[in-house]
Amino acid sequence: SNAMKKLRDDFSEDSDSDIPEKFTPKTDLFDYTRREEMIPMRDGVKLNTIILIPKGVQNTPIVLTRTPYHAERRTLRFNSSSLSMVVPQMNDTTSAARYIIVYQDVRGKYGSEGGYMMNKPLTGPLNTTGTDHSTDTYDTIDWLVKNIPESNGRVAAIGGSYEGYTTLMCTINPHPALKAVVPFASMVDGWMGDDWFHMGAFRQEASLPYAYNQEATRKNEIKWWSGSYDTYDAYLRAGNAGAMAASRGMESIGFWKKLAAHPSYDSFWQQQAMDKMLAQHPLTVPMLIVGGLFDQEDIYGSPKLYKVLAPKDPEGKLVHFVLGPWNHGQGRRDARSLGPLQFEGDTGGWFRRNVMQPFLDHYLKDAPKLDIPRVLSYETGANAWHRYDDWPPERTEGQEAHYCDLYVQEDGKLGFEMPAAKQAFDEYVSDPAKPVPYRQRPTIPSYAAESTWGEWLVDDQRHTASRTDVLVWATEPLKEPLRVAGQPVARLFASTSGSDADWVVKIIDVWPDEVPENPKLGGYQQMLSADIFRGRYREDFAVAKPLVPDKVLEYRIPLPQVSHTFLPGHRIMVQVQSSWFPLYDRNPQTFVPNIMFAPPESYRKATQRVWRTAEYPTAIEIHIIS
Ligand code: PG9
Repeated sequence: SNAMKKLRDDFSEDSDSDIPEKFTPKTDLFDYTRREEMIPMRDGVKLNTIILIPKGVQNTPIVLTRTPYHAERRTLRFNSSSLSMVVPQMNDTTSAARYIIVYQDVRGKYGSEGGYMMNKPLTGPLNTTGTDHSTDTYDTIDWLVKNIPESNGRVAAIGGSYEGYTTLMCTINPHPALKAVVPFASMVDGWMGDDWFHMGAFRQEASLPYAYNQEATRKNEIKWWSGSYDTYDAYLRAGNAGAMAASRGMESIGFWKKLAAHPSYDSFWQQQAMDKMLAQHPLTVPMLIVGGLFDQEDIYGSPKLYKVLAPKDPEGKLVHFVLGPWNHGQGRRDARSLGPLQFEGDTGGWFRRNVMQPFLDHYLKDAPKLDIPRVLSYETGANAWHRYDDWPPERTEGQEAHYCDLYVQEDGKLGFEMPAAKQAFDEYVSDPAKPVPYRQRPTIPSYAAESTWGEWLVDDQRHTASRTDVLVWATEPLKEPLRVAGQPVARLFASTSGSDADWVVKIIDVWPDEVPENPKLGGYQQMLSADIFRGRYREDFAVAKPLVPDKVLEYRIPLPQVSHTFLPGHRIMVQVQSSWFPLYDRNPQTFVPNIMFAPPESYRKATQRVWRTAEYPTAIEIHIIS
């Protein structure tokens, strides 16, 4: 045949390589065209951009994601000729709607030129380079709408976590073609409650490997190594976060230097907190804020964004807030279950089909009706979505909502009656040599193949309940369902024999002793909402101060949002402890200037007391719908 003859004629025995000088893959069977462009920014730096255009489209919207996680890899979920297979699952509806899908490497990562700065702040005192994610997105959108003939000139930005951060950034001084944004599980304030710290406690086990992988090299070629299957052992042996970082040679990594230099909520953190930045700028781009109730990385940001942005939009036209039963990724992926919890179908896919896509179609294609409530929240326990006018809801479906105090009482009881005692407390000895593990050991690194890191916020707390350094109080089994929606706040009256202390407060849903539908859940102590507070910041997050030993002090500790029904037969439990290791670094319990470099001799046992008297009534404020 002709084809055989051509093959024979082209064949040369002289070549030392079977690999052709240039190979052009045949893509006529593909249902999309892939363009790779280096898009110039205003300072001449070019950013690597992958543009996926469904074949045959015209007058079509663009959906843009700007990523530090390798645009090429993000557009190769499966190696396929079909667009829906190559893009991340987050794009399932946008690819079904035949939108043009664009991924771009941010400055300094992978194929993009320029320098990389972690969570690069807006131009200002922390960033004097003249460019930022706002200007880079502006320049990118400008290029896209002028250079993609198939586009209709309208762009949405979507993305989760770091990609959510870049998505938020582009709403500041936005390009006029930017018509909508969907920030999923965005990192908003890295000190207060997202990736790097929670209220002062350093998330060493999440932050150090991440900063190392992202910043040791432009293309993440050098990876953090563990050296220990059980990270509890590794971090205990290292002593403190500074020693762990030094053991990996992190002194030259820019972001580690910043973390180590700014352990408090100083201007470095305040000036880059996205909620504060967005509050200073007009809100003009419609925004669908997506948060997860069990987000193990960025649980703080999404509700905070809603709180700051909703007042800027009194008529409820621009800002919508969705709170799903999700961990960090599930809004963007399948979400039928989390750990032992089963949801009503695939809640992630349902959200993207029924909420996100109509939102995008409305703003990018003039689809007429937008039936999206101001707030949409999934209620765990009852397993149902609810539409609300605001968050926390003041009233819903004819029911009132109000804050109630749930007090810790004698004999490990928890109840709505205020304690009357004059002198009463529960106590434990917190020993930094034996910190409370944040998960049942072995604590496996989150990047290990078998890790279930994404489930830890719903872990069974029986492994801590039986320790002598964890306090436990619980209600009787409930006779009626108790529905809660909003942000619980722990009002802790506590004293320590040390001069610094961490306080971890956990609200837990205790399942009945036997659960016929799922026997493994019998007695399960499901963590519902929990957080850690570093005592030295009790008076001022910006300035660390020693605690006065043995003095009863009040701590107000905001906990993550809940949207949940405690079902009849279940009990509400509260646990308090002083470490959550090794995810959070240990507090030495003796005041030192910077805990990341606390010397070995500063780590001392301390006696912690939680008070339950009329004067010092430790309680959890919860928002109840009744
Ligand atoms: N939680 C990750 C992250 C975001 C922002 C800064 C650092 C880490 C992420 O999943 O992208």
